[in-house]
Amino acid sequence: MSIKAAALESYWMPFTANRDFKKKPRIIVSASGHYYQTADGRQVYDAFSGLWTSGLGHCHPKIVEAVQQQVATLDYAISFQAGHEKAFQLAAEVTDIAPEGFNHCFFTNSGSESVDTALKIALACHRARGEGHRTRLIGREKGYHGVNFGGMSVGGMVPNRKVFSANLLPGVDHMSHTHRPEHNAFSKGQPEWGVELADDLEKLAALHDGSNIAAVIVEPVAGSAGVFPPPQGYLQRLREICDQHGILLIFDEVITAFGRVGEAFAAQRFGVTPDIITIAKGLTNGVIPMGAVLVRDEVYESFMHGPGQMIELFHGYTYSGHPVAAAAGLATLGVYREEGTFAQARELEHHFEQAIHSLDDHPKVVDVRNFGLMGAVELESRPDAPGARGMEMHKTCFWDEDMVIRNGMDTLQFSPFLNSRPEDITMTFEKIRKLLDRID
Ligand code: PXG
Ligand code: PLP
Repeated sequence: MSIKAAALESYWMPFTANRDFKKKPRIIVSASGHYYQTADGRQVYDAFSGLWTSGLGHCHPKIVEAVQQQVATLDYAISFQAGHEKAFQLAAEVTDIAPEGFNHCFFTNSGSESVDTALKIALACHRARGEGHRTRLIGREKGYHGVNFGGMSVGGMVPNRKVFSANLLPGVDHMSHTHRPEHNAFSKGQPEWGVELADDLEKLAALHDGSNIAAVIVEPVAGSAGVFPPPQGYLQRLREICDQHGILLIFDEVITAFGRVGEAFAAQRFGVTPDIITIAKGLTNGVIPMGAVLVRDEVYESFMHGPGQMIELFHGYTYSGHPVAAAAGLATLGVYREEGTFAQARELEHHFEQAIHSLDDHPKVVDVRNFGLMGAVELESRPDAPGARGMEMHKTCFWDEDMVIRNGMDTLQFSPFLNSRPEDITMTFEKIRKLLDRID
């Protein structure tokens, strides 16, 4: 089936250069395992696991079957003041593998919704505790927390914010980002330099008085902006400062949860326990949209007072805990358990690190960063054409090398499957080197 010109025009694509794309569309018709099949009949290797979503590979038979059965059994169940079994079961299974003390799970439909939900929970939690003066929110430069107003406000991706500058949430500050190539270029894993950057939080607490700050949100490993692993000791320091001032710490684990950093959660990998965790993507292996917010018992308990018939949190989505998404989530967690996926990912880390750092010496490469199975190769920008080289790499990779990679401007990003074959990881970076040699 080919897409008619009018239909191409009708679809306003997300985060896409629409006019450029529609001149020569890159269309995917099916997927299986580690490959997409394209409209022109090619098998294309997916070096980005969907959009960080599909760590188990595409169309995993167990997830497909669970979804097919569920949609024919219970397609939808009213989500407010009623429920269905699988949502409860999934909440129990997710909290089982979450850090200790996280025994409550609120469902959403995406990472963006998870972030806005988490910020609302943090504000409402303080208010429920009689600390309604805690209203300030702290994010970080270069942070990505989705595209809704809350997440955009605490986020630090300038192009995503600039058009909406006057209408972002009030009372938000940003800590400095941790991208310091002058100290840390070509670090393997966590950079050694930069723990002192966490003291930005202490400065903000001094400026505003810590008692006015509700929450701090960070990605444990920043993903979208180009993979910035936390400097050694940085997350521990943030936790200490939050404890000193009674600030809630939110880890946005939309990318890092479910094996991407070799554990169920980055919180476990780094040994730092936040108060609230946001997830999405790997929760259903990308098969059905679903996200969630996990909270520590103390946070949940703060709400469970007042008259028993009253709603404790005036928040929720039509599709919170959707039966088909919940079925996909249960099947996904089942596969993670049966296949030992998180340990499998952990075992691949070293090979991935070596493979991606094989590009360190390339003259067009200015930095290479990695943690777990997250990686970025930052290219030197062409003079006067920032982003052009990265975009050309993405397109040539797709058309000439039968491989999907992602670029954010001139930074190439890699999110290999959690169950990758080592030789495919090697192949990925051999192809990248070949293309870097070839293109301008
Ligand atoms: N928080 C984090 C940390 C994310 O990475 C979101 C929130 C928003 O999730 P939704 O489901 O609303 O998109 C994300 C999403 C990329 C890329 O190329 C990253 C994301 C989405 C699309 C592309 O790095 N992250
Ligand atoms: N807008 C209108 C008019 C609605 O009725 C609803 C939900 O009932 C929403 C937005 C929110 O939609 P959702 O619950 O899917 O986020």
